[in-house]
Amino acid sequence: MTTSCQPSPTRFPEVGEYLCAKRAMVNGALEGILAGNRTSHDDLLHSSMRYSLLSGGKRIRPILTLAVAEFLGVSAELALQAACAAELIHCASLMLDDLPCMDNMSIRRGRHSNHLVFGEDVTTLSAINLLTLAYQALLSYASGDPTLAYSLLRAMNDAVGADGLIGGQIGDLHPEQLPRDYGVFHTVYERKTGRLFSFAVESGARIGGASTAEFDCLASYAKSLGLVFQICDDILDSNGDPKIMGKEIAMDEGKQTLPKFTGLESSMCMARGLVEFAASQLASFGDRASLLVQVPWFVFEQVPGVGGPVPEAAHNHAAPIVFSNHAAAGGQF
Ligand code: GRG
Repeated sequence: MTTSCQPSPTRFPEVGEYLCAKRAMVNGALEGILAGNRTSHDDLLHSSMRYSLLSGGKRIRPILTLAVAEFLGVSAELALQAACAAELIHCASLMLDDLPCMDNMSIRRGRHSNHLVFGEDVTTLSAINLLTLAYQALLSYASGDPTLAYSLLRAMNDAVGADGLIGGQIGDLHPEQLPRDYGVFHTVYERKTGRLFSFAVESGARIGGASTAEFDCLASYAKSLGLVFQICDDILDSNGDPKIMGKEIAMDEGKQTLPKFTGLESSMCMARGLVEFAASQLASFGDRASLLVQVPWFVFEQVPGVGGPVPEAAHNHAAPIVFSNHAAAGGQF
């Protein structure tokens, strides 16, 4: 796949440029992981995994892992396999989420969903195989640092399981089982989306040897960032541009989402509050956290109609407001 990348117009060019630079690195490593898993008799499986894994995508989760490792003074190379694990899990979850028995989506990352090309049986198996590749990627840390490998594996397992993506997806698909209040959104959003953001950021922190105090700040930042990301995703489902997002919109019809529960304006206010909170969690690091501080703002600005003043912490590093929502085709930032 092509690795060229042009940053989209943004008030946060440092983030846009970092994403572009690191996307090529992540894509190269994912190619390598797939190539290493190839056997002589699995063309269908391989093609299906390749189709979804190397079909674009913003790569925000793996790039967060790299950014946190670099922030802590460790080379991105060292964090690359953990970063790929986050993307492999994410990609598997999108493939499963798109199945007719789940969200029944026909377009993903600007082209047909995996099951429309390969069939539901192959999609299910190749998504599960991506999951095994994520575990394998983390196992690569075992020879150098078994304790680190164990903590990464345990964290990823927790992020995927009943208290993570799978539990969140059950809540998302069966909202009738849940009370109808803000707590639901917290529980479902945090599990189906937030836990993987937490895994991504915390992996970078673990690999970077974060102190307990640093780890706690980064973990709290990640938790809010994950919620911001899901709230923005839900807002975009009602007012985003499908061409930019690379997927259909207005697909949350039968679902309990925050914008439906509380309205668009109020959802935007909540997202903004969470953006500010996420950024504030890194305040003690000062200027050296400027890239990470800008990420939640960068995510938030993808939502149409978002504008207004940028807080001091991010403002110092932001260009004047020119665009409020411009992403490249296929869901790229
Ligand atoms: C066993 C891995 C596994 C999962 C099973 C299907 C499932 C449980 C969970 C689905 C969770 C899900 C799809 C949450 C939505 C998260 C979200 C906002 C996705 C969009 O992420 P982007 O915008 O997508 O980063 P790209 O395409 O850019 O990577």
